[in-house]
Amino acid sequence: MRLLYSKPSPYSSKVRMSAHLCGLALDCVPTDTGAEGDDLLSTNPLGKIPALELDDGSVLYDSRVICEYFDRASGNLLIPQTLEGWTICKRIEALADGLTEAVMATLYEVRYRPEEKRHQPWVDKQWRRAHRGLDALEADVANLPEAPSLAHFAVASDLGWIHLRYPGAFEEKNPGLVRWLDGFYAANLAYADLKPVA
Ligand SMILES: N[C@@H](CCC(=O)N[C@@H](CS)C(=O)NCC(=O)O)C(=O)O
Repeated sequence: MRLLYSKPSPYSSKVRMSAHLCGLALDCVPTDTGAEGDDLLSTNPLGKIPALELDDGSVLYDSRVICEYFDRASGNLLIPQTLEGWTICKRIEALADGLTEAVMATLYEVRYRPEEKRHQPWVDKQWRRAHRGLDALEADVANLPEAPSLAHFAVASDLGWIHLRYPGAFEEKNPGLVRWLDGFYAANLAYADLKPVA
């Protein structure tokens, strides 16, 4: 399977960690979404990463869908199958990914809009959304069992990206998340190489 990805991308990091747990080999192809290249657009018409090309040539995109595929392909190694376990796992994934999307929107505002066109009230709204999400996540990670799952990878990847792009944005306000991250990597060293990096 071929994964179009980039090293800083949090959603790509989540997918790569998930493939590792599922024992699935990926041919990871560094991809610049800004270039809107043919390889990317023919794999994902939305022009976003991560995007996956399966061995039979068919394609899958959106990290949540790709991770669902890995879970099914591996006989459910990634996502808990009890109703309670599934609910906690998928809620935490949605929360971590959603708050990261809000922070990413603030980065894109600066990266892609000329200064005179930026709208600070909209940026402030994204940060309020992100901080509410981080507070909820800090409480919710206590519900996660030790054994790594999709939820662990979402939290580790998403917080890793925020730390990379906005160091200090949550570390002081949400010390429980810093403790959780430290504990996660201490217990699961293999995943440290897959976290978002510049
Ligand atoms: N919901 C998608 C979000 C994917 C996404 O936003 N990826 C970013 C990189 S982390 C991207 O491709 N951005 C380029 C763009 O928006 O043009 C997922 O979970 O895969």
